[in-house]
Amino acid sequence: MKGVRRWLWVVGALAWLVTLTSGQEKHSPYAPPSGRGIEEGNFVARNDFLNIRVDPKGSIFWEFQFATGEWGDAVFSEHFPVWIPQWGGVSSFDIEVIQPFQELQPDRLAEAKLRYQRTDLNQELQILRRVQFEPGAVRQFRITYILTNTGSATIGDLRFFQIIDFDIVNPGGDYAWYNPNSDTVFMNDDRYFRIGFFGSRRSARHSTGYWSFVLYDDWKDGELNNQDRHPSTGTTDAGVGLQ
Ligand SMILES: [Ca+2]
Ligand SMILES: [Ca+2]
Ligand SMILES: [Ca+2]
Repeated sequence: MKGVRRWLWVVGALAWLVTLTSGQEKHSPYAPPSGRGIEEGNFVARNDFLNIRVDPKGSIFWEFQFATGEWGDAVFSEHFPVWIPQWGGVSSFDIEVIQPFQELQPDRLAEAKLRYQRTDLNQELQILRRVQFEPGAVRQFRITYILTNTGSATIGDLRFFQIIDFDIVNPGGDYAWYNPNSDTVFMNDDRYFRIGFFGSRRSARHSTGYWSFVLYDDWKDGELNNQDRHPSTGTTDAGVGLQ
């Protein structure tokens, strides 16, 4: 990767209803966003089924209406690490935001820009993170990433990850799994709903595992674990990722 050549990955998230609930009360650990548009550099948007807040470096709140008037947050933590042999794994949490989210089309399209610099290696990577959101009865939205080498040195063997610790309403009752036909990673809570994402190109590897392993560790060696379900039976607090 050299000069202005671009490297592109698209991740969409989708969610849909699987079962209705018993009407039991739900608790989200985060206060829902208060409106729509840009709030402190984060993109906030709502439609009939989704109420999301996307931060430049990650997200902690994507809410889904899984039954009439019943909303549940599905995201404990979302981020997008990169890995090259010289850097090892670098989380988006540790990358500088050079432009917070700005709306290009109100409520529908917003962009943020991040930059990772290694002056000792003359390497600099810019990541554009773009959210495309639609009004109405739409259950998915798209996050596009454009990675550009803005330094003077080559960046070789770059690997890019989308990592999400989904907690559907709460961590209880959840299991993570991978569908090889659609190349999609999912989290299910069969009491509420399931949520998942896939890329615009087929993944190289995928991850399902215990939430802290997937969120903080699996991507650090540049190789996701390729496990197809976690836990192998039953439920736990799990996370998912694509490489
Ligand atoms: Ca759950
Ligand atoms: Ca690994
Ligand atoms: Ca989880």
